[in-house]
Amino acid sequence: MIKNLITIIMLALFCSISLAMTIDGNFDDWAQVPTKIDDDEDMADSSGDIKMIQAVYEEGNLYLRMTVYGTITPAMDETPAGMTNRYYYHWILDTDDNINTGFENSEYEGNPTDVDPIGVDVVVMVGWRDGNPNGVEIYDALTEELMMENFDFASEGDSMEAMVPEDVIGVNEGDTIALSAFQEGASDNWSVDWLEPTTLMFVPMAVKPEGKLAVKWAEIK
Ligand SMILES: [Ca+2]
Ligand SMILES: [Ca+2]
Ligand SMILES: [Ca+2]
Repeated sequence: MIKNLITIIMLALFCSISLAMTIDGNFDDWAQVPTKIDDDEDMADSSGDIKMIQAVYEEGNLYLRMTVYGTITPAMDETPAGMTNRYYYHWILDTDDNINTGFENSEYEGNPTDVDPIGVDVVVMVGWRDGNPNGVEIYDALTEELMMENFDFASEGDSMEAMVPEDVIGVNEGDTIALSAFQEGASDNWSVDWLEPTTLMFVPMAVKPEGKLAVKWAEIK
């Protein structure tokens, strides 16, 4: 009996599957990603109003998701009335998890951001203007030196997902980063949406297939 139990526990552990993140505009692959930041509906333009971001590490890449209250990459005729079709979505990465290096985001262009600050080293940006991409860039937060252009990203409905190679941003498996996001768009006189930060460890996330353990327990009764 004890031996059976141990076998079952070992099976449950080894049956864990990886996430298999894919940049395809389908967001089912994010369902079990635990690293998440929620944000209020607090902007005049729902398309540039960040609702949530997620992040996960898998096989040498950092995967990032952003969701807004409206349509994340609207066509011209989807622009909310009175707003401007020009959005700059930024995931901000504190790649050494050190507030004393990089750009400290307690203040931005002379205005307080009212979020817990991080020391932003790397910015991952997707710009969107007049219904088309307008700058898909990874750059150094302090020097604005370009680190990568046209990384993989896809958007659909209210969400966008992107893939960032770990070697581009100088992070290795096992490292911990802090991250957050902001959107600065032309609507409502260039108002900015800021998020609180969270941390992410660069380790592969294993997901237990749902119900697997329960089935095995049922079998030994
Ligand atoms: Ca996907
Ligand atoms: Ca918001
Ligand atoms: Ca830093």
